[in-house]
Amino acid sequence: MIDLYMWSTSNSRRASIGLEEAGLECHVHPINIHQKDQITAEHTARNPYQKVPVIVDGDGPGGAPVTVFESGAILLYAAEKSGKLYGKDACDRVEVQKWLMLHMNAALPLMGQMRTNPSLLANAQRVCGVIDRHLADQEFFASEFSIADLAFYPRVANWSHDSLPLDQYPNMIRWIDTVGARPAIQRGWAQPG
Ligand SMILES: N[C@@H](CCC(=O)N[C@@H](CS)C(=O)NCC(=O)O)C(=O)O
Repeated sequence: MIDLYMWSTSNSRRASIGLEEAGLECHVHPINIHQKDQITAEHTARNPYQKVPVIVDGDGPGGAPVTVFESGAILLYAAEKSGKLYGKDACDRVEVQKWLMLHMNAALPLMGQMRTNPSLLANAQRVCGVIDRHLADQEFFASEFSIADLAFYPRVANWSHDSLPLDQYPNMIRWIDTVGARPAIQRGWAQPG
């Protein structure tokens, strides 16, 4: 059994939707970041960065317990453990890795930080344009649904910002609707309940 420590935030939901899509059963523990539950000694032992999400898998590699923090690392862990969501072959796995890295290293930080730093708007628009053009030719980021989709979805699912309206990216909007209709996404999104 996997224990998932999370709050109702986009970073946390990256983990809860990833575990659901991977078909990995988990027990969800709410960590209320507004009450500073993330800075307790108990949670700091799980994540020295004192953030959510974190998972603790009692049945990690070799059967030993393992703790994973950082939502991108949790997606990779879920994909490797389940054998799902990581491309259908070696070539496709490279596609998954490219888009996963673009999301984690460019799209997510730029879209997050442009809210308080308008000088990042042009770069956020640039990466959104790249993503929209890619999705014009493909249903998902790689040839099938993968952790590359799971990494980006929570950032844009409820996105609203006057200077970066997503309706200028019609392929992205179509992709958001497709991903959001998946039952496992809806179950994971409803966490921590
Ligand atoms: N890079 C981290 C970011 C995690 C993160 O920023 N979590 C926020 C909630 S969305 C948090 O725990 N904030 C509490 C704090 O910073 O004290 C990840 O992807 O897991």
